[in-house]
Parts: sequence; structure tokens; C-alpha cells
Amino acid sequence: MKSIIVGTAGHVDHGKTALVKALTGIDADRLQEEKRRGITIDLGFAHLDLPMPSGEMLRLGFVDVPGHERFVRNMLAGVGGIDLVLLVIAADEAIKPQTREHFDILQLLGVQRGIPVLTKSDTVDAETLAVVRLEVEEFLRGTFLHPPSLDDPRLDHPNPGDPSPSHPSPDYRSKIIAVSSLTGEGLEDLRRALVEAAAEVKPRDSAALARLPIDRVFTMKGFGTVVTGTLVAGTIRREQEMEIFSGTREAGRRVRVRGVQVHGQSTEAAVAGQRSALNLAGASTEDLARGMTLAPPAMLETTRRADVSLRLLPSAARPLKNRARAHFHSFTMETVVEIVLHGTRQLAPGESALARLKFPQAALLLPGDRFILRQFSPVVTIGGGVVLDAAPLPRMAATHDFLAGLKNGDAKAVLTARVARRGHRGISLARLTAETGWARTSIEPILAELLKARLLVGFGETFLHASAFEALQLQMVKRVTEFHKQNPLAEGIGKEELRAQADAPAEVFPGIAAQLMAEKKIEVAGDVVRLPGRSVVMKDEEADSRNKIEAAFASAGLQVPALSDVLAGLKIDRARAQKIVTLLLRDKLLVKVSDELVFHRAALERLRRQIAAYKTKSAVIDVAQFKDLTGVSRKYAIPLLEFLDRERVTRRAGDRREIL
Ligand SMILES: Nc1nc2c(ncn2[C@@H]2O[C@H](COP(=O)(O)OP(=O)(O)O)[C@@H](O)[C@H]2O)c(=O)[nH]1
Ligand SMILES: [Mg+2]
Repeated sequence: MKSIIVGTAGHVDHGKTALVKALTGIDADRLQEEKRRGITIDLGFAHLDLPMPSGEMLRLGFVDVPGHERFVRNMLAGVGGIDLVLLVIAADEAIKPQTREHFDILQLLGVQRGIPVLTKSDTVDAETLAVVRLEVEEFLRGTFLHPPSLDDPRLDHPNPGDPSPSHPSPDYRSKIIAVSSLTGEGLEDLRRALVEAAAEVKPRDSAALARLPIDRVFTMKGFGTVVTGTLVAGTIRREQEMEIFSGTREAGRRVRVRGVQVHGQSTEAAVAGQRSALNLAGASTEDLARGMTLAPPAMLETTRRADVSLRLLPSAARPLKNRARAHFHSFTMETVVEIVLHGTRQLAPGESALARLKFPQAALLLPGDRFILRQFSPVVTIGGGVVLDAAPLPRMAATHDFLAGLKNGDAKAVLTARVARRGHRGISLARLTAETGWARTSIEPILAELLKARLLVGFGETFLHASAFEALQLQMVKRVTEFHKQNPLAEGIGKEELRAQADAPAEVFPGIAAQLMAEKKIEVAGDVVRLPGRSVVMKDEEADSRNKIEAAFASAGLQVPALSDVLAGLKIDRARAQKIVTLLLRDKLLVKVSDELVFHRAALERLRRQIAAYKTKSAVIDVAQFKDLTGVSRKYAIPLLEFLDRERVTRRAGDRREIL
């Protein structure tokens, strides 16, 4: 059975509620006050089953909205989930203010199908009816309720993301149907037209993540807490757990669906496009209110920012200024927003722009959600649009191209853009789900295709754009190279240090390291990452330099060269050479005698033996005798004698040294 939601729209007292009753037998004015005053205040609901030419049944769920200008808020809460509209115009009054406002709203919401209905046909003569018909035809020209004239330039450039009036296929015609709910005249035509139009309505995605914007909350004897709403996407089953998303309370509250009803009948599951009533366990009526949304737990995230495409109505009284505030309506939710225009200071009536909306409270929105903006005072509808991204990055300047891509892209392009914008950090499948509202099962095959085409790379459940992945690889090799330069003696950089420096996500790092290893761009040894062949080169060059340094000092005896001269003659860089010297000093192969002078251990041993031998001739030695004995100049003699003092080989006594 195909399920379609039909909404009414039109000026107060034009016969919307009477028409729904004439069609369905159900009085949608359910409130006492509505019955007393004879006016619709809040949303009303009814349903009707009609056979389709195929023999399949068509279930029409009606959402009857109030027409009075004071209750446009309530109208907005009902009209968000409709597939098809009955635009009701009384033959005796023709087009009135809320006919226009409701019709503006329908166009801004992107409603694609509908039937213009002239009601109260029994109250006018045929001539008047013909005149009104012409007037209505003129009013609807070029809109989704009328075949556009052939010279309409908008036909050439259909733009799926643009919230300007949308056009169904040009062969679609919506006849204006005159009816009388009093006499029943025209109702049969209307039923036929409903079946025809419903056949063209594309079914909503019942495989998407479920979202039920709540429009009513009440308790039912024997049942407890019940919420109702139009299921705008997905499927909700009995016994399923759901999460309540509300602006005021933090998300995370869970409820269990004890029972599901569709049009007053218990069922196992409600699917997208059905009026649904859920009996909930785990929440009382105080926890729930119109404007909240039920969705599967831990899948979606609320936001305080959304990037949108918006349009100001041509009938708006004044331009929309950057940073203006307005009432915001989307499905049953209502809040205020600040509107930050992208790259323009103000928006003239009739114009469209990209904008970032800022919400005072957390809102649950997804790309593709339509919204309406109403001015503060007087409270009238001024525009609306479509959400492009409900998880925007903080910097607005960089988002323009991204948003333009989303606006025109198919699912593949959208996913590619969403992965690409996360750069080298990538994005998880869970986040992609939350950002798009698409079920995993619909995202996964698309990702698989993109991986196969090598446009994306995947590591577990994290995905990177191919170019970001390449950049990250380069960055990692660069970090390793730099590390070797700065730490010539270290074998390589620690894995975790490298990961942190390259800012690679933990789940991606092992994959990248493996890839770089396979390409022989790096080597991984235990916990250490190094350039390939590094250890061999290191050993060869180092050993060579070390030998050279040692030999230079060993052969010099006490006539040592300046250390800087020795190092300058090596192939390796200064820092690495210095480290080798440090190691030689640590191992006591070289000995530092003064700040400038370094001697080989063997030369100093020889000196000790010379001093010991000298002692057999004299118990004391002065600087001149020392110079004679060793053949060194004064520049070397003094530091050497001081060194011998420190080593307790000699002891200073006036100008001379006692040999110990
Ligand atoms: N003569 C006549 N009166 C109608 C017809 N439809 C509605 N009405 C009357 O018009 C008034 C407003 O109708 P209602 O359905 O409440 O209008 P709504 O505000 O658009 O829902 C009521 O008094 C109805 O009885 C009709 O087809 N013929
Ligand atoms: Mg009514």
C-alpha cells in the first residue's frame, strides 16, 4: 500500500476542514474550542483509502491546517512533511492574504505536487466561477501548480538545491477542480485527481535513518504517553529504541516504542510518508513536546550552526540584513535564528544567497531539510530555504566552494566533498551518517565505489580523500627526514611521535606506515620509523668519521689540532660530528683538558709515564722543564699541568710542581 501525506492550505474559512470531512468523513477540528468557534486552530488529521488503477490501495493521510493568520505557526508545523497539497480557494472570495502566504510557504518548502481546489462552488454562478478560475490560473502561472509557459527561462536550468520555486516535469498539469462540500459536486473529480497526483509522488526513503518530528503529545487511557507526527524518513518498528532530540534538554534521552499505530490501526512498523502514532515507554508527556524529534539512538547529532541556501520572497517588505534575526520553522520545530549572509551585506527581496544560521539552542537538522523564515514584527513569512550542511566547519570563508558542490552534487559527489573537507584527518563512517542522515547501508556501497575508483582511501571505518592521503604520506616522510637531520645519532623517530607530528589519525597511521613501507619510503623497526637504508648508511659514515677523529688525535700526540679543524674535514654534518665527539669523550677515548684542548687517551697515558720516569731524576718540575720534557709550547703546557694537578699526578707548589 502506498502512503501519501496530503496537506491543506489556504485562507481561513475557505472550506479546508469541510473539504477534508467531505472526502474522508472525519472532522479534523478535534479541539473543543475549534468546534465552538468553528475555526481550525491547530493541526487536524484524517485519512482515506482509495483504489489505484493498478488495483493497489492508496492511503492518503490528511493534515488539515489552520488558515487564520494568527495560526500560521501551527500551519508550518503540519506542512513540513506533506507530499501533496490541496490549495483551497473559496469560489466566493478568491485569492486572499493567507492564500498567498500559504502558497509562498509551499513553494519555499519545495512541495512538488498539488491540486488547486475551488471550494463552495455552490455559492456562485457559473460565470463567477469561470472568472475566479481565470484569476487562480493567473496566480499559479509558472509555479508547481500550473504548467509553466514555454518561454519560462527557469525551465532550462533546473537546480535541485535551489529553494526557488521548483518545477516538476513540464508534462505535469494540475487542473483546477471546483467542488462543493455541501452538495458533493466535483468530489469525484477530486478523488480521481488525488489518485493521479499521488501516483507521481516519489515514495520517501524508508531505508534512511528514521525521523519523526513530533506534532502532538498526549496520554491515552490504558496506553500512557503517545506522540504523533508525519514520519519524514525511515521506518520505526515496535519495540525499537529511539532517542529524543530537543533543543532545551541535552540529547541522549532514550525511549522504547511500545506500540505503533498508523491511521488509528496498530501495526508492526510505520514507514516514511505515514502519519504515525507511537506509544512510548520511558518518557512522560512533560518530557515531550511539539518540535522535538525522535530518531534512532546515537546516530544523529544536534547543531547550533547550519549552512543553508536561502531565498527572500519577492513580496518581502524590506531587504534582509546580514546578522538579522528571524523566526525559523522546520518541520514541527520553531526557534529564532541569526542569519549570517555569505559574502553579502544584505539580500534584496526575490534574491537568494548562501548563509550560516546560528541557533540559540541545539537543533536537529539534516541536509535537504527545508525551512521557513518569518519576520519578528509584524510576524509574516519573508523567505525560506534548504539546509546544505548542518555540521559546518568554523571558518565560513572556506565553505563557499564546498556548499556550492553540495548544492549540485549527487550522492557520490556529496560524500566525496564531505570526506575531502576533513583533509588529512579524514572522517568516520559514523560521522558521515550523522552529517548526511543516510543509513550506513546506503552509504557503504557508494564508498565502496569511490574506494575502487581510488578517489578515496579507507582505513577501517575512516576515510580520506586520495589527495589528502598523498599529502599525509609526503608529510610523514618529510617528518622522518627532518628528524634524522636534527637527531643524527638516533636510529629513527618514535612511531607515536611521528604520528603526532604529522597529525595523522590513530586509526589511519598504521595503514599509511604500511603503505610507505611497501613503497620503500620508510622502514619500521620495532617502535622506530626511519628512512630506508638509514641504519647501514649511519653505521658506515659514522664509523668512518669516528675513526678519522680518533686517528687525528692519536697521531697528534700532545701537539693536538683544534677540534673544529678536525670536524671540518669530515663528510658528515657538524651536529652529527659533535655527537660522535661526545660519544668519544664519554668512552674516555678522548679527554677534554681545557675548553679548547682535547687529547687522545693514549697521549695522556704516555705523558703520565714520562712524568713518572722524570720523578726518578727530580721530585719537582717547572713549566720550562715540562716544555723540554714533552716538547709542547706554553699554550699546551699550562693546561696540561693543570690537568695533571687535577688528576693528582702533580701538585702545584709556587712556580713549580711536586710530582706525586
Ligand atoms: N455553501 C458551502 N459552504 C461551505 C462549503 N465548504 C465549507 N463551507 C462553510 O464555510 C465555513 C468555513 O469552512 P471550514 O471548512 O471551517 O473552513 P476552513 O477555515 O478553511 O477550514 C463553514 O461554515 C462551512 O460550513 C461549501 O462547499 N459550500
Ligand atoms: Mg479549518
